[in-house]
Amino acid sequence: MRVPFDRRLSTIKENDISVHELQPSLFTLDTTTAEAVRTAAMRITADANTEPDEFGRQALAASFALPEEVRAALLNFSDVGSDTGILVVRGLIVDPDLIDTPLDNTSGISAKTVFAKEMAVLAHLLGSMVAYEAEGNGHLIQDMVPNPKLATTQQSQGSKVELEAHTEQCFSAFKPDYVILGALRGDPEAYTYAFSGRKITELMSEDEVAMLRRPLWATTIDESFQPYIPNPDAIRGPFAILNGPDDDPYVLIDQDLMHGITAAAQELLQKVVKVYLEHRDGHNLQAGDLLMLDNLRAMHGRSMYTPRFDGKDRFIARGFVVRDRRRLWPQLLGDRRTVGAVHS
Ligand SMILES: O=C(O)CCC(=O)C(=O)O
Ligand SMILES: [Fe+2]
Repeated sequence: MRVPFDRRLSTIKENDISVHELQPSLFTLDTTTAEAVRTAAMRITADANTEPDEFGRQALAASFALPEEVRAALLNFSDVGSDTGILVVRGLIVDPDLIDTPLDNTSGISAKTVFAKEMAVLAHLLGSMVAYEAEGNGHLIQDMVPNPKLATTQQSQGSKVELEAHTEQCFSAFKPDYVILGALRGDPEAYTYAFSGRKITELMSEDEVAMLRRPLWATTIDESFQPYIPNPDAIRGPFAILNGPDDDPYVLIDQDLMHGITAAAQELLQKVVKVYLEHRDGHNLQAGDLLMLDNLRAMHGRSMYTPRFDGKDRFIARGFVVRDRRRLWPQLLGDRRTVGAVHS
């Protein structure tokens, strides 16, 4: 049957518009949809700590059972991104029998929750979850909690100091494409910050943007990765802070590890940090939120907050996602899911 000419035209136009529209940064689930996500997640039977590859494969299979509107939002975020560089899925169901927030990240408790399975199912619309042997005890899903011994450090388990602006694993060619933060428990004081490449280019001058696209910044390797690698003191780069398309720029930065190779480049790095501090987007993670950060399209950080260490502190389940796991085959351990520490 022939499609009438005018109808065909209008269909094409609608498709065109929906494909290019940025994904809103907040997607709130209603109760029915949240239940449907949980039902899909319950298909996962593998243990994330002991069978990470099977867990990931089951999560991918289960992601096809997610409600259509959830899939559409995440796939659109994957394709065109959002204004802020993050997508928060709000209203996921958190296990009612959740145990107390641990004081360190060694036990892999969050990985055992149904909530972690919900995270994994959603994550597999963006790519594949991977673990890093050198990060968070090599767990696929890591407990991110305020650790009293690390309270004043620049680490994800810090709390009493602001976590400075960074790209996750800025020094590594095998960095994750997405960092996902699922809140089992929130803290009203703790804000996760994001600042997208789009916003950087909007807020800085044409000359500054042109300079940010030149390879003028070198980086040291994060201390926590250093013990595992052959040249821990190596300086990597120089890299550009901005790269990729003009209307969808990618950002690579670390306030703590990176330095400009010229005085002018160092000044410009500090200017980006200043603009970040003035204009960044902040999100206060509450229980049932899953924040998905596009690690190429946005830099991120976290405010300070004041834990009580009473078992009810902020409790985040963290994961990493790459868009193409096949590209990492040579760097993965025998479990096909964990990037070997030596490749950090
Ligand atoms: O605690 C947060 O909200 C973010 C911490 C962070 O930078 C990370 O987990 O990569
Ligand atoms: Fe981070």
